[in-house]
Amino acid sequence: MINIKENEQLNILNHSCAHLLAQAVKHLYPNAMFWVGPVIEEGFYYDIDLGEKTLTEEDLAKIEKEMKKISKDGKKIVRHELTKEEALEKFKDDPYKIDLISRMNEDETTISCYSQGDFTDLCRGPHVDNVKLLKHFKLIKFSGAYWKGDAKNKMLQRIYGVCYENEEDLLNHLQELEEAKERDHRKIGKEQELYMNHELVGAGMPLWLPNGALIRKQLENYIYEKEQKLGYEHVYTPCVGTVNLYKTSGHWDHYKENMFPMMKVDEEEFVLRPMNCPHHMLIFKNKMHSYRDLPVRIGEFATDFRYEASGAVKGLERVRCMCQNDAHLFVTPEQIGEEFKKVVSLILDVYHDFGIKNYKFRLSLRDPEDKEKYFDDDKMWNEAETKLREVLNDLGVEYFEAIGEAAFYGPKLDVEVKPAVGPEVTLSTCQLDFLLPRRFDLSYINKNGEKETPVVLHRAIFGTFDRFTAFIIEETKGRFPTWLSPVQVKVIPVNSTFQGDYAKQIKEYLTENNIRADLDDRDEKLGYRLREAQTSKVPYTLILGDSEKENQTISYRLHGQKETTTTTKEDFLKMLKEEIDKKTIR
Ligand code: TSB
Ligand code: ZN
Repeated sequence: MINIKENEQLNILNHSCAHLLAQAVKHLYPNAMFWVGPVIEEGFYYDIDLGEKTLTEEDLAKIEKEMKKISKDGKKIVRHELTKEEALEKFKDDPYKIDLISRMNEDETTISCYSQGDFTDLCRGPHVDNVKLLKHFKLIKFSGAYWKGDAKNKMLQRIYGVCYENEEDLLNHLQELEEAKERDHRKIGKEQELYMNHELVGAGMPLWLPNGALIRKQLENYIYEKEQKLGYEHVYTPCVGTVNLYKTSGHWDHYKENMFPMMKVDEEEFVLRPMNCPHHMLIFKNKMHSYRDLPVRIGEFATDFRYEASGAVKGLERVRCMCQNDAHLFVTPEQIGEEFKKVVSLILDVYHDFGIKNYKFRLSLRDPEDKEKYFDDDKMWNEAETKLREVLNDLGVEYFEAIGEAAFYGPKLDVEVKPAVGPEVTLSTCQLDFLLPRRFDLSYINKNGEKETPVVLHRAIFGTFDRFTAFIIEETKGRFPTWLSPVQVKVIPVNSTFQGDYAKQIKEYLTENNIRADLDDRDEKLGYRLREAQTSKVPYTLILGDSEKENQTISYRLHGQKETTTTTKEDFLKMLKEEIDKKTIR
């Protein structure tokens, strides 16, 4: 998808189109007032106060029609400059503009406005010089948006649109949007019954349905096995902790706005945990460690609760109740590089297995000038940052550096991916931490028999099972590889009266051999059942007719293909097992 923001010409076009939108809205709803209308990666939006009115799809069509009309009229777009006083006077009846003007820098002596016909808006520009140049646009969607993004403020109406230089680019963009909608995990999640939400459970609290739970279980088994082989020790810990636990870790002071509120039980004050690190620190502290025991790798599939803004929660991608594929690695300072390398290698290995190719590594470093924001130990920072860079270069991994984006307690590496809809999100993460082990007074005995503080690496390979599943649904468009498919084989007798028993036998055979098979012996036409198997995206469909029954064979069809292959059930099973073991990507 073209990034409009990075293309100056498109940027100007889209910004001008936002004004055209505002003008059309003003024509149709004379009391409308306007907040901001910025250009975004994929076009523009405008936040509008429409009083009591909430928009509908029909309104959007009407506004678009009015925009077309204004564009045809072909009025010039003219810039004028005002002093701050003049601007305050001109817009005195518009609280939104007054807010914007009042917040402008003192050194901005002039304020610019752009007029087109009967409409004037405050704007820095630049703009195209005639509305007739705005021809190839489309209003995409609308949503509610709190003024200044604050839930305590009034809800405004946000209209999104996009504008291109020619019709072909616009149509391409619209087609990409259509495809993205088809891939959206929320759509596929519903169609394939992977998860659901219910208002009685709460926003951002998905319920994993049997099909989704099956996928998640496979993911759990997969990563558990990998981690076991790499020397991780898995634990279970409660998904609550006392306020004091989070005061000790520092989360209470620095992470409170992301946490659910405290609850009191008898004399104890609890919070639902937002992170598992404190629990794992205590597990490390539970026994004495020598440098010979390190690294200690404590892993957990741990449920966390975070307060995410209601407007931000999204399917399985951004939830309020999540399960991290978490681990905390306790290492000596000398082991940082080697252990970090193992984590990055594991990330690469997992991404390879899942065929994930579109991602970016972001190395977040401190801003050495900013002494306030970062834990004060220059030597530690310099050594650690150098090591992380070295490892990434050694592994030949491409990455970009984000200076000043490190956490207070250490540098980190994140993997950024782009969902079908919406901005980039982080999947995997590996964060170095010099501080938490000190806050919990952790130690090990070094070579000289002295006490030393370990360094901790926080890492989550999948991130959370929730977000990773959302991503995999979108990557595969719901056509999961066989090892992950909730149903791997659909068994269909041509006619259940004649081959029903045989189909049942085959289904049983597969089930006994740990293949997830479903039988469709409904009294529906064969074509109908085959089509349904096709839309449900089950990898293999078995079609059993008279000849299969007679010869004790099966005929199978791979999803998306027309030809069928006939073989014995044993050979079919062997082939399937191999494909599952290899985790073949289709
Ligand atoms: C890795 N303490 C560390 C842990 O040891 C930690 O919690 N890191 S985190 O805050 O970055 O979260 C880990 C991962 O959880 C992120 O990389 C991201 O992939 C995932 N995640 C974060 N917030 C959400 C959310 N609201 N919904 C779904 N997944 C999330
Ligand atoms: Zn952690």
